[in-house]
Amino acid sequence: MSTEQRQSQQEEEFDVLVVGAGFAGAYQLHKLRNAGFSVKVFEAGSGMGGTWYWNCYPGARVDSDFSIYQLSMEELWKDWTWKERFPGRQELVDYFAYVDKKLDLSRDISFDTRVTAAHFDTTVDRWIVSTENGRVVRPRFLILCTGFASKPLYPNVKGLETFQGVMHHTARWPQTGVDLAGKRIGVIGTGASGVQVIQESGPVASHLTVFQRTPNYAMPMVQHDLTEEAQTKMKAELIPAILRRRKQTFAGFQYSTIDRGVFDMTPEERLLSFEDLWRLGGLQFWLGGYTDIFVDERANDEAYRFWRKKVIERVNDPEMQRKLAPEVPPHPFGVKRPALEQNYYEVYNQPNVTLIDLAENPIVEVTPKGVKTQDGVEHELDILVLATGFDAVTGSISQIDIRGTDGSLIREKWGNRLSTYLGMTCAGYPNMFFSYGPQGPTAFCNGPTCVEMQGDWITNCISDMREKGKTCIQATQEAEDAFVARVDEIYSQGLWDRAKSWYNGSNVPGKRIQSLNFTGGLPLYQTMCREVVEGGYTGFILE
Ligand code: N01
Repeated sequence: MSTEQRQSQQEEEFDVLVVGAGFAGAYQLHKLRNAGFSVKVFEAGSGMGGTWYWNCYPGARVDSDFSIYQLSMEELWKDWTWKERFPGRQELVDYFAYVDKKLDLSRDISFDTRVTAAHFDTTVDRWIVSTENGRVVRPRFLILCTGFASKPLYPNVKGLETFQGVMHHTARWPQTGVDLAGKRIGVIGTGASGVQVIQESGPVASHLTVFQRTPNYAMPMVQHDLTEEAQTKMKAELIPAILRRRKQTFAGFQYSTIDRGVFDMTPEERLLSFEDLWRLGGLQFWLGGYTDIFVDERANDEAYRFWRKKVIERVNDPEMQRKLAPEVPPHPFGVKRPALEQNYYEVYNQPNVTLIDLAENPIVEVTPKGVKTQDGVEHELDILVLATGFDAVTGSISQIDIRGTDGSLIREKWGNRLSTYLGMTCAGYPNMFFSYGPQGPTAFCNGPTCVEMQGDWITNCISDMREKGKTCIQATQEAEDAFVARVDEIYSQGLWDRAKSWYNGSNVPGKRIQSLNFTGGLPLYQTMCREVVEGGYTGFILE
């Protein structure tokens, strides 16, 4: 081997490769670098932000309060001023640029670098990782900060590729934007992305056609502008308390669910309490509401009836009311992710808006001109928006060719049954961790809260290994089986399987249906992770 070759090999051997530069990747890079490790980040996008880089579709906006949807380091929040209670996508991109500058992150990030394969070399306890643009690196540890929504799901509709107009998935929207004004727009999908695109399109389109398979139980965002003075005041006391509090609540928010039962109140008390939660806006009625709605059908029905009444009050046409908020709920309230909306329901009062209920009038095919439905109508369109979601939670990782010690692909292992230890590691795949991924609190947790908690755990684990002179850690199959059994048992206590959703994989044709997340709440999850460390990394083999 020449000196040059040896040098380039050394350059590509470092401690940790982090994949993804969203909240998780940014935090992980900062923590590990501060702990003295050599770290590189590979990011498929051309800028930081992860989901906030890719999801630049019209109206994209976060649905958690600004106060909790940020990293908790004082050096960051003390000098950053938010503009809105629920920041829009551009504000989040600006925030990431600010974080990048403050923490000097991008000197260790390679953008436009998509990781395509990784396999573990047992002879040297290192990962060999390849990228689409031909790089090969050999980190000791591989940390996948790939988010839960980075593999878009395209609808399997006949003729999709024949459409002659402009067609984009919301998560692959052109960074340069698309002019919606005066266009005939069709939107397939009414999840959180669809709701936001519909809100933006309705007022400017010449005609908007919404193709809805399942109504979204959307709740009012109650957005407002923020002043600098109000935030200065908040920073003095409230922000530190809120950021500490978010680690102690079920979903990593500033509030927790209410442990009192829906039927522990008189109907009048219940109504007043529901009204109070509703008025607060955001996800409060859902994640700050009554815990028993997730386990007790009767309690859940009370929440559904309340929600339905609120929607009907805003929609004029009885046919629209029936489609948007049916008398018989298609699934229980809140067991599928509700979106936050601003003017969503008012859009359906506009004369230029058509709502197709695909349950009674399915799409037959996409044609060069538009979308044809079973009733024979061809809906002619200039723009077709695919707001059809993601192969969520597992897809972000399993789309990479990751091979473990016996050479088998993680997508094959997880294709049979999703199986992880602590929602951060996987037996047979040593020195690999993931954050905000499968069987972690992920979909049931505020993103920044989850990635900081898991990021700290991973950083401490790797630091402990360094201290003990260990180069390899891997979960045992027994520990993993016991963890998965616990995940499944907790999940089975809720009503989650009563809805087809990305929470359990049933939104993807052919995907195995099981809990993709840890549904027991952040406090229990943290206890389990802490106990493993206190036991000397119980369930892991360290060598
Ligand atoms: O994706 P989704 P998303 N034919 O899977 C429909 C976060 N997020 O991108 O419900 C017709 O929720 C599908 O129908 P159905 C948030 O956590 C946050 O909207 O399966 N329709 C559904 O209506 C969110 O939950 C924010 O029957 C088809 C829609 O497409 C998660 O990301 C903003 C179809 C997909 O909805 C994912 O949200 C955006 C088909 N073949 C996203 N296939 C905020 O912070 C799918 N659908 C505000």
